[in-house]
Amino acid sequence: MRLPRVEDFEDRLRVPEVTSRVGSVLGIAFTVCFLTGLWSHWQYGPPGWLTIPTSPAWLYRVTQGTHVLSGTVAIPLLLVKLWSVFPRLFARPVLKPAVPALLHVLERASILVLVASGIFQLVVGLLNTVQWYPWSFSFRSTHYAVAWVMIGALAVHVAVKLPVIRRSFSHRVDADEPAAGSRLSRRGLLRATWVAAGLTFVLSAGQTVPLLRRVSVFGVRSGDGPLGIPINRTAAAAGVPDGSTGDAWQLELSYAGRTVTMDRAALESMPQRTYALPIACVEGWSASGDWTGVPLRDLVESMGAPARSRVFVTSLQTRGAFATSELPEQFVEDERTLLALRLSGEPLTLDHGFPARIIAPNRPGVLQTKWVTRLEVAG
Ligand SMILES: Nc1nc2c(c(=O)[nH]1)N[C@H]1C(S)=C(S)[C@@H](COP(=O)(O)O)O[C@H]1N2
Ligand SMILES: [Mo]
Repeated sequence: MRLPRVEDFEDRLRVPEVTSRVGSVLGIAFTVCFLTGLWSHWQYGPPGWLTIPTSPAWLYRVTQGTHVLSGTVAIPLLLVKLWSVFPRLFARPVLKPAVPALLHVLERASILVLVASGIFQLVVGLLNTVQWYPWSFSFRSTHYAVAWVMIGALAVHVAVKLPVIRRSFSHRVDADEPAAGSRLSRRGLLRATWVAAGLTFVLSAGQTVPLLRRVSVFGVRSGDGPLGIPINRTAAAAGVPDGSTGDAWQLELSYAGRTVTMDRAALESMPQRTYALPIACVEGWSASGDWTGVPLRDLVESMGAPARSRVFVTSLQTRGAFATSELPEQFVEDERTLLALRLSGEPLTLDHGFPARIIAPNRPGVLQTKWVTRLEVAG
């Protein structure tokens, strides 16, 4: 047994012309994925300088759909890219006297960091989209931290490789390709790569693009669920106590030390509004529904509080995350933010949040709290 040498690999297809082209598209996918991921992180918990707009209502649906799709499409691109440079792992570094050895070491190290962080991000991101968390670290903070490592390593890598990238883009892909006979040509390899990436896109995009639903075998939750809206977590899984959602259910509203309670009939007798608003899950799926309910601002104003107030939402849930959320004041002021009682004109199903749930425009799905029991207006 001996380690392979770089000469052992067929190098007809593994040329910079191929690597640079696949790498450039991959770099764009990673960058789009990074920026939309950053946006998602901010929508979850906005930094002080940022006020999340309530319009357009579909903004998070588009940014998060793009985030998950660009990450998914990056997988076949990364595989081809790594395949095309893999033999170089076994190549002796060419030391140029003009370049300090330390720089070579740093450049190699940045590639190691880039490959490791890129694979890590795609793997944990993909597992997240199928709601499988076989790890104990916090998904959100880890995915966020490693994203910065990855984008930093990517910037270094592109800067270092810029001359090679420039040169290979000025060559035709097959300029000096030896006659290949019936074997795959460089152009054929590139074409197959684009087709694989395109197929990955089409087979996944149905989880957010309704027209593609029927072909999207990778779209995990494409429009199945009551009234076409997938169920993210059922009432049973969230430990919503039996009986707590029945006739005895009451909404508690509190403001400035005063608390009033309302049952579902009282809520139904208030003026109702209907809006078409999407549920857009961080996992990339989304679906629009026609939600009917009471604008939150009406409830807030009924307590004598200003329409521009923050509201803390508490659910009946006893198990797992997302039992509470906080609506910033611009969301409360927007009359499309509902305490929803109905979907498509029907009373909510238990798993969609019966007796009442929050539906607001441009909100990550996780913050659209189901099984609401208490609304607390910040004083
Ligand atoms: N109380 C509570 N509300 C919740 C959740 C939850 O786990 N508990 N899941 C959220 C998530 S992650 C999403 S994407 C949406 C999905 O709503 P749906 O199941 O009605 O489609 O509900 C949100 N509301
Ligand atoms: Mo979600």
